[in-house]
Amino acid sequence: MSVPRLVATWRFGLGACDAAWSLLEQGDGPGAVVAACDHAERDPTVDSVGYGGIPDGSGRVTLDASYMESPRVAAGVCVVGRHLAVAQIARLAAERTRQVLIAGPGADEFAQQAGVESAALLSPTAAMAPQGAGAHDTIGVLGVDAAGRLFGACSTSGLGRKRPGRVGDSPIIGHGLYVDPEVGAVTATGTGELIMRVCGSFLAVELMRRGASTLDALQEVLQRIDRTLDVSPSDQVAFLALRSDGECAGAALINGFEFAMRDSAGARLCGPGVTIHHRPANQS
Ligand code: SD4
Repeated sequence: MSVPRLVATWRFGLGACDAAWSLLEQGDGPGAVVAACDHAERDPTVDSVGYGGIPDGSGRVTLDASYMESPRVAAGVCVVGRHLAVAQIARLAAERTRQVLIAGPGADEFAQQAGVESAALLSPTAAMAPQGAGAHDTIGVLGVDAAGRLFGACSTSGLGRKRPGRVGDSPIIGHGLYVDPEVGAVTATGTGELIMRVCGSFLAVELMRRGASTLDALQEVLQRIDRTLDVSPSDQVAFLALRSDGECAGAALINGFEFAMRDSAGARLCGPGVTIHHRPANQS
């Protein structure tokens, strides 16, 4: 038996975890991690997920998401333009198809066929966001249920004002999210171009497989990024990790990262266990 627990990236993860907690308590782990993403997707004040998402360079909002519970049950959708519930769509793709990634109009078509409601994605506030806006605060959610089963979901509108067609780490299994039932779960937020160059979430899980603690694994991945890639002072990358025994950790490249934790003791906001560079983030 394990202690049920949900963790989610950023401050807005608090409300998301709270909204999803009863599902986890009832034993619905898949429903819980998707419901947490859904909460952020519907929140117009979250400017890098779902309805509040800042549009791409052409003025269009497109969404990316992934869902994973094991290498067998894992999928992502990207460049979704007509549906809001992208974490749910990723879950449906993982459960009902053999595809691991469905992109663009094909993803919208799959969602429509699966009976997911279509939606307008551009909020009035996001449409007015200044050209320079470059928010990146993806929601990544990891959960463990009382039986020790792990679940993960991740949802984003990607980098604000991104190049149309640009896809980051979040919808791609192994980059923005990886869950191995025997080892643990990891999700990522921040500059996807850095996370993807080291297969960040997969790498962290593999380090845990070889015996690293959750925190040591995340720190090693961040150090790899910092040492081997072109990291600009404003780049943020942060990871969350959760094991089936409930051990969890967060770590970040620069200041400003927080994550939410929800268990039977309630919801609380946590700082990262490790920050590689203590310089201010340009956003949080
Ligand atoms: C991406 N990782 O598309 C996402 C954006 C984001 O917090 O995180 N950020 O690169």
